[in-house]
Amino acid sequence: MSQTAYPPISEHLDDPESAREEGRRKMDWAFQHMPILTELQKGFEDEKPLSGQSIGMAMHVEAKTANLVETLADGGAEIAITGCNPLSTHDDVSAALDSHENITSYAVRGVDDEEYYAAIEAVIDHEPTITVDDGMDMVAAIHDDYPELIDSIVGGCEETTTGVHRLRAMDADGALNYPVFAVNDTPMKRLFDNVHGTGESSLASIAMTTNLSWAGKDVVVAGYGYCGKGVAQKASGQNANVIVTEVEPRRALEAHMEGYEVMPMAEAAEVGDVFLTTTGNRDVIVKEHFETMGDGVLLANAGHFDIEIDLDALDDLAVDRYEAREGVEAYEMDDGRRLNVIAEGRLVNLAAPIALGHPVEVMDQSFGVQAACVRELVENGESYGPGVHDVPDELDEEIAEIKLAAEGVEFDSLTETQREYMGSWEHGT
Ligand code: RBV
Repeated sequence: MSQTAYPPISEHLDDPESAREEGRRKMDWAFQHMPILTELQKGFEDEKPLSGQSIGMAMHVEAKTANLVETLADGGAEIAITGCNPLSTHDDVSAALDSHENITSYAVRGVDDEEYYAAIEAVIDHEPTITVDDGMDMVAAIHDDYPELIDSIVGGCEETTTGVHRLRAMDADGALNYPVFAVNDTPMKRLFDNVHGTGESSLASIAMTTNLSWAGKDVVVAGYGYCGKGVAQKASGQNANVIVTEVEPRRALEAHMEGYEVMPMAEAAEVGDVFLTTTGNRDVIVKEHFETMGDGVLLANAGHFDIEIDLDALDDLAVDRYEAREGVEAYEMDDGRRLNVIAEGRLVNLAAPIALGHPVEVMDQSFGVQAACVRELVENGESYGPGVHDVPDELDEEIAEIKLAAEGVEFDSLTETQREYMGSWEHGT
């Protein structure tokens, strides 16, 4: 195996000690609001279910993620981590993680493509037995460049829609050679993180980056999946007029029946004030749309990759380009219109300069599922063959029950008669 020279975060910083302190403060704050991880951590500390495992991670390295990483380390694992987006890392948190004796963090904010992939290789050099990805870059790098490691990999976990989509495509091609849990697809993740997390944090990040209001704006939401639904609902709650664009007829109809305007992007481009992409696909806003947009529009993306807004085409059209505010790049057209791109078209809730990612509570749920899935891989990994796997429902239920108990919410359970009734087909009218 090649030894890469890419160093951990602490060697990139002038004052790693004070960075660590600030990172630790951010982690402590988040952890106070993470009852699920707190509960799982207790069991992990007592039982050390992950002893002997080496976990390689590529995720957004900020305070909530860091608490997941420490929880896994408390379970006995050795961990190497890097970012899954060049702009989402908080260097101070990365430094705090790196100071843990069983954790090495290579995540650094603002890396270029070469450094981004060098850091992934540095993680792979730790020879992971388990991978935890957000976007599938680690799985891809292992399959492409280090296939000899696959035999000793128990399995992986994938956090996000885009990653699961890529993994399913890889699986369909017969190219995925170890089991990976689709953490994204669980109710405890998708119904909360994708909907409320993306909705709240994207809108908050755009508002804070621009200091502009949502009220009275025409907000165009591209894509009406779980993320799009959340964004549309929260924008509507902020008194914006929401316009949805879709390519899938049932989702377009759902958006229409939920009271939003639905129209093609070509029409929406002419009327929108703010455009937010959540499709997971490329080329959603392109040259023909830029040509008809009004002066001062805001363009942002909440999908995992920065491919939804065609920035090359926008750059070609622009006669001038400048930073209008921190995190806002203005592209000036030859007729004087200014089109403002937020956070370089990267996922705005994590990549904007002030971005904090999703709220703590929803990440506690997503990361609770992640921790339970890592434990499941260690305990029962051999029973899963290569390919994408749904997370066993009992694990997701376990996380929901911990959360409900922490919130003091009690709920009913089925009686024996009800259970029997639900399981039978014989009782008719
Ligand atoms: N996400 N992570 C955060 N750590 O603050 N915020 C959002 C964080 C995840 C979320 O689960 C989503 O699926 C993924 O980022 C997209 O890359």
